[in-house]
Amino acid sequence: MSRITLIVAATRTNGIGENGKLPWHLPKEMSYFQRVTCNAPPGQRNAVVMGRHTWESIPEKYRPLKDRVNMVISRKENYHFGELVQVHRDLASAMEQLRSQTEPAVNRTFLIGGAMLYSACLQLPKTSPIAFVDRVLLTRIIAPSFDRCNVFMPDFLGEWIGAPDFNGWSQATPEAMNEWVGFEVPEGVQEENGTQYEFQLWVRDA
Ligand code: FOL
Repeated sequence: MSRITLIVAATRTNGIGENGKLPWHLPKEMSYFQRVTCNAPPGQRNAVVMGRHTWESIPEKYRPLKDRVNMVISRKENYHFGELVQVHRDLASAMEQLRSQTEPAVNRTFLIGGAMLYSACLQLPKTSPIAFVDRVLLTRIIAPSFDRCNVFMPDFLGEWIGAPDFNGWSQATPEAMNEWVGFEVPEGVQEENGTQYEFQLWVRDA
């Protein structure tokens, strides 16, 4: 079974998108995304798995995302994603390919969106032969509220029930987070373009 890390930037109400694009422009947050997803041992690469809408939301000049194995999940038959991208009909097939792939060897797998894949993956049980999401790298957008968001990720922490155990998720300490991502992540509330946000890592037992 493969473990996946979900990476996302979301508002407090879990807004992640607005009409097919990111609702904010946060260059430093984006370079954090790039640095985390690219960070692999010499000779290895991380994989980024995404749905078609997310692929289309990435500016053409940045896709496929460089220095990463790009995998798009899509059932479209006559859609040209380009030569450097692997297209799979479902997550099971993508994960199977990643497990067997040796050139380049794949280190970590990041699920980078969007809403549909986030939901599908978060629902996979520990025992799933396909994959299990055991980490969420969440950039919590604190303010403003970005009320125009019309795409949302599931509330994986289950805060609406007031669940004291956050549905089995717990937040890693800053030290544990730095160790896992492999560099020092800025701690506390960040501010960029009048937007406040915080880098967090959530984990659950596999
Ligand atoms: N996770 C986080 N923390 N922030 C995000 O913005 C984010 N975005 C997505 C998924 N997880 C995220 C999906 N959307 C690019 C654009 C949109 C996108 C993901 C990536 C992109 O163009 N990335 C380039 C960096 C370009 C730049 O430097 O501006 C890359 O190389 O990663």
